[in-house]
Amino acid sequence: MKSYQKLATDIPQPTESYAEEESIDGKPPCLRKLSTWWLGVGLLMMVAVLLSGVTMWMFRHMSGSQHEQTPLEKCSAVPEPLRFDCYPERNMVVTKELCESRGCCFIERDQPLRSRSGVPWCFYPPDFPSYTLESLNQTELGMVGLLRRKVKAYYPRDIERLQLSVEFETDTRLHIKITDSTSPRFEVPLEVPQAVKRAENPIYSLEFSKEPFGLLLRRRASGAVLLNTTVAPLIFADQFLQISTILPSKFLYGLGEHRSSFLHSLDWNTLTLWARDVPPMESYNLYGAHPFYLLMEEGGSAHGVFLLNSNAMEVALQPAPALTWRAIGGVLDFYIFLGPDPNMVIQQYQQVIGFPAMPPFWGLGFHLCRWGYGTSNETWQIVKAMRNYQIPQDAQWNDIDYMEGYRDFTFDPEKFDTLPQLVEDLHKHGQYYVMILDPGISSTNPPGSYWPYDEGLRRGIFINTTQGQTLIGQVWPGLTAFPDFSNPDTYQWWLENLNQFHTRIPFDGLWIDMNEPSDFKDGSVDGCSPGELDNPPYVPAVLGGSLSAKTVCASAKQSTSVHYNLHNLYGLMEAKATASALIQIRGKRPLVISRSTFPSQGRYSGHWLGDNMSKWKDMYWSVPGVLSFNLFGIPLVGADICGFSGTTSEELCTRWMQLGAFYPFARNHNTQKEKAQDPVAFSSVARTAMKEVLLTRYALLPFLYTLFHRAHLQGHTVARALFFEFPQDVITYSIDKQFLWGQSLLVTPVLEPGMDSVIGYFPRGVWYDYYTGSSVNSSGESLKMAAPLDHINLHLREGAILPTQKPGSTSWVSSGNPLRLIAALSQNASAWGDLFWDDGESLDTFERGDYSYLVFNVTQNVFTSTVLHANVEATYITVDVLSVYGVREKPSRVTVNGKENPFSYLDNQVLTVSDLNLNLSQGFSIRWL
Ligand code: MIG
Repeated sequence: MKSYQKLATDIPQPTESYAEEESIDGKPPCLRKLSTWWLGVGLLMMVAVLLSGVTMWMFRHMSGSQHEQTPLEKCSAVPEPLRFDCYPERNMVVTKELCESRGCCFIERDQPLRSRSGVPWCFYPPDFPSYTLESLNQTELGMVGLLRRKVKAYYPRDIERLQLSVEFETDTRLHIKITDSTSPRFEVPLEVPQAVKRAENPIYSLEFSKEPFGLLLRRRASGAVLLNTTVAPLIFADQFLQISTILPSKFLYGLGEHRSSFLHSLDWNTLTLWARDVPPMESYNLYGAHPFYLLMEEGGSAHGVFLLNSNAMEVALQPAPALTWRAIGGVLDFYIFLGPDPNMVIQQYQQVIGFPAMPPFWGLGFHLCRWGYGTSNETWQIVKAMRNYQIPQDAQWNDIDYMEGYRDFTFDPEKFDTLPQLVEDLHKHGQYYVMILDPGISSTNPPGSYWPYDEGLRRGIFINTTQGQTLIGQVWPGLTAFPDFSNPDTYQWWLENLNQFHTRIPFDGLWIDMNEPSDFKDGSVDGCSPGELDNPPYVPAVLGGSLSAKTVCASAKQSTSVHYNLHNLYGLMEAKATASALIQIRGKRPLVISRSTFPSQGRYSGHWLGDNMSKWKDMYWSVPGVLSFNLFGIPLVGADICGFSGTTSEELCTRWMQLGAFYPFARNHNTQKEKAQDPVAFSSVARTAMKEVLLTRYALLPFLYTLFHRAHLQGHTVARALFFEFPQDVITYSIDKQFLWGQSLLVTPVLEPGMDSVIGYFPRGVWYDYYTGSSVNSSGESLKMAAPLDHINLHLREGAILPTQKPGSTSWVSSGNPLRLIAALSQNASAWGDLFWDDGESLDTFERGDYSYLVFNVTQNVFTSTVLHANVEATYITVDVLSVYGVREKPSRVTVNGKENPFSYLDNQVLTVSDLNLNLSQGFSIRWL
């Protein structure tokens, strides 16, 4: 007997060929024609099998058993981890009547309420009606099918006929789209690459279930089933789209923006995606929406799934393990990435959404900000104090207090009267100025007194209400209108505003806040009109229980669609307009940091993790946050160092500066009316520790910059989870208190108070202390290390060569300094590294070929630098020091390009060759014998 349980735990096996499947259909004669038609397709598909190697067959959904089960037997037979919620509606207790009115199974459990945090009481029976795959046709890139529902599900405007399209885009990428077959629906306006021919040797195979419709995706090499959507019904109503799948493991990551451990819990955990202004808390929807997950399979392979959909949605995770996507609009547009290694999954994802922009070199320096500096002079004082102590700082930021009445494109003529001089002074010192901009445009000025609003109104670039009037909400300046960045005219208006303001305050980068968009009045000053956009039949588990909670009405009109569809894209579209304006104004690579984000954001901006608190736990949360955004293709990310709200302590802030020095984007930011938390606000001991760690960051900038180049070029992560490099080591799967820069620099921060040591995990292999070169040979173990308050543990992985530079107190000064190359020898005494180098700010240097690229190697006691691409920039730089970690025996001599050179050798197996004075633009070799 094949029970439902069997189906769920063992994956259903194809039981019949597809022609047989057709014959048992028992359909009336009107389908006869279809039957022969099916046979034709069958032959076609067999040809396809031969040609493309894509296995396709039909398997039967095994819902029945030999004897007739009673409904209760049928329901009880569904194992608890496989109960898929049939009544996810919140704020109500589901009753037997409500549940059965949907045709679902009702079995109470003893947990409080119903399904919120446990086994659902109301769940789908195995034979719940769903769609049937009625036809399947070959296309150039894959196939297209027709799905049809015979019985209506329970949400309004249930769509009867759906089109399924499958494209075998590459050997590692599959594209599956399900949409209404008769009328067009909203689709995310993202330019995605179009495949031109069908993949020749896909590393996956796809099978279909016909009745009910389902997909089964396998990895060919292992046979692992990555997706099986037959476990719960597909539902596709106008405002409720749901599809479930079994997962091949519990190791699931991604699905932002959320505050959680890096590895998600699958214990009845629902993650909601709807851009929201709220200080990060567990289980809430936060500022951005990233419907993408990465999953580690057994054996160390990885795959990723991206649902290209911008509507409010939730993703329900359950211990089967299984996952349910529940979106309230758009289409089901999936991209699946087969890796097979996690780095490749992220790279393949970014091949679809776009690679991140190359940041300016100074963007990787240290940034200082706070809300409530009060005046430009106060801001200036801090800059001067930082300089006085020679603490590295690249950019000074201002929050909304620089504005006059919190209005964009103004500055307070009294309190910030010296702002132009401050910015000039920053520039003179090779430093930069970044200011905040909010999208809300003040709407209550006497006509003629505030160009941005008057002109915006004239050009019709604001978001409108359903009745077609400018939608008015309330943000910092009071009543405001919201620019509609989906309208191309808005770009021009935004650019003109920024351009005008830039002539007064020549800012270098922009910080775009409140772009969920945040509205202090839910919906608008007049609320929202009743209707199915503002009150959809199903509301995902959004904070506040309503789509308009702290944002504009879902029904609001934008030029390309309703806000209901565009909400999650607001931050992305604003970032796009802002980056483009900065490029036009400055003609250099822009720095934009955005609070709200969506897939492809990395092309235009970085991100900070929002309003955290000055608490130890919040410092920890930043690590999974930073790692997650690296999965999302937004590597330029960091949290507010030392914490935003609440009062930091000297100890916390010291530890946080040490961790933050290894955020790809490093900014200390504080809320108003709190004690200052910039480095100069503390005792000399703390200040010195902060300065030291920033100098360490600055020393590593050439390495960090090269990693960003890799991200820009190939979609690599910058801050990287350990399991990306050690996918065979299952212990690494849950590590989110340590991380790597690229492949080789392991960061082990102290995340708790009162510690003078820290325990870190070291995957198998030799690791070298970054500072001293002393090594440990780990068998894959946790080690306790000294971690006094002035120290953050950093280790180099065997086989790495890192380019470092004598640090200065700005990246401008640093970037002219001599290099020190550090080679960490592998157990067979080899090492590899590289360096990307350019002027740090010009547009498209790589694309235009205006850069230098060098490769470093160690083999057989010889270090070589090879110049693979050269431009003038490399000629300005010298290599001064080579340090080789792990030289087992003291050499008797060292030669540089064949000439004898002095050296030093320490007992901890560190060889140092100094005073090299080699020009970076010329290859060289250093030999020890
Ligand atoms: O309603 O501009 O997340 O970094 O300091 C608060 C003031 C608005 C929220 C940002 C925060 C910023 C603050 N902003």
